[in-house]
Amino acid sequence: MSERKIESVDDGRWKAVLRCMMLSRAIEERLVRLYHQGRIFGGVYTGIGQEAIGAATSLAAGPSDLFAPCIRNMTVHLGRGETSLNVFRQYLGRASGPTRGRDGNVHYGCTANGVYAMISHLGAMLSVVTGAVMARRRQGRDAVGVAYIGDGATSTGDFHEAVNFAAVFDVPVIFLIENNKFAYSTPNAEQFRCKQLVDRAQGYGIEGLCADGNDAVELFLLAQDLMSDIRQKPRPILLECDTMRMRGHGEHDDFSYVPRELLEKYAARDPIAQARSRLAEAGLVAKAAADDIELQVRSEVDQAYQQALEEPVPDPADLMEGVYADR
Ligand SMILES: Cc1ncc(C[n+]2csc(CCOP(=O)(O)OP(=O)(O)O)c2C)c(N)n1
Repeated sequence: MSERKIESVDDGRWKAVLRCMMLSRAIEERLVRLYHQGRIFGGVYTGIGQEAIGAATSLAAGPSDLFAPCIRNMTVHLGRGETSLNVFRQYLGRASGPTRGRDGNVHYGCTANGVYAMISHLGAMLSVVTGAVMARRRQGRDAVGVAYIGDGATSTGDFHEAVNFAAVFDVPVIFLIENNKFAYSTPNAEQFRCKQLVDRAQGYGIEGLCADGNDAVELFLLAQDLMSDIRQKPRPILLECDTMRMRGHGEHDDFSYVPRELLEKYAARDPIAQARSRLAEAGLVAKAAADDIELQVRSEVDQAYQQALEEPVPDPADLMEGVYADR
């Protein structure tokens, strides 16, 4: 936990954190509905229930920092400046979208925002962001990185290679494990034998920390501290966040293998509801102001969806464009 107090951050910043989580929730709830109505090309994988992690860390960072979001990090895209319009273009396969209709869901990014597009192979983006941060710093430019990874994906060889490399070369990257208890239907107990994943930090000779992944306020304060610390004294950190995936792996999955009591426990710790009440109690974002943000994001989502719907899908004649580099 950070030593710093909630009041050390101004209300505008806290409103941005709330807005990011609310916008992500509103977009994803709409995507869920559209998926079940058969209106989405490809699958829908949401971060519903995990919004605090990406919102807090992406908004605590500086403008030149680099991010490797994973499947459940809509809040990282939004926190770094992606628009809801572009998100709908992506999921509706529009030619105007970030992948120009080539991909229907999570495999997009925006290098101008410092966000690398993920590829499907879990763990593979960890060394990409590590290398990118290292390269920037060698060029004398400022950068720290955040790489997001699920509990299941920490079992990949890529995870080991990236963390070990960053440890040896003191690369300032936060390897942020979102422990949501399941990798698809595989529970933690069938995935790893250590008590907590953060225990692995010791084996790499780096610091490891645990945090409540549903507490956006504490995470924001912690992320600010950690980022400023590793910016001054470059080194990687392993940060394990406790959270819960509140829907299936994707919308095709009824997640009947998840005990209902577990879902109820985390429903009572919803990240948006928690942040709202904590910020209201602290006198930083009143209930009425939070209600206004909620209304604004809902209407933004309606407009973005309608606009994306009216835009064209790609021309089949362009299919091979952007597949190979021109030589
Ligand atoms: C290397 C690799 N193995 C398997 C998969 C298929 N796969 C995609 S998501 C997923 C589950 C990932 O679980 P976890 O890392 O815990 O993240 P979560 O989905 O729980 O957020 C699997 C097995 C993949 N994409 N890449």
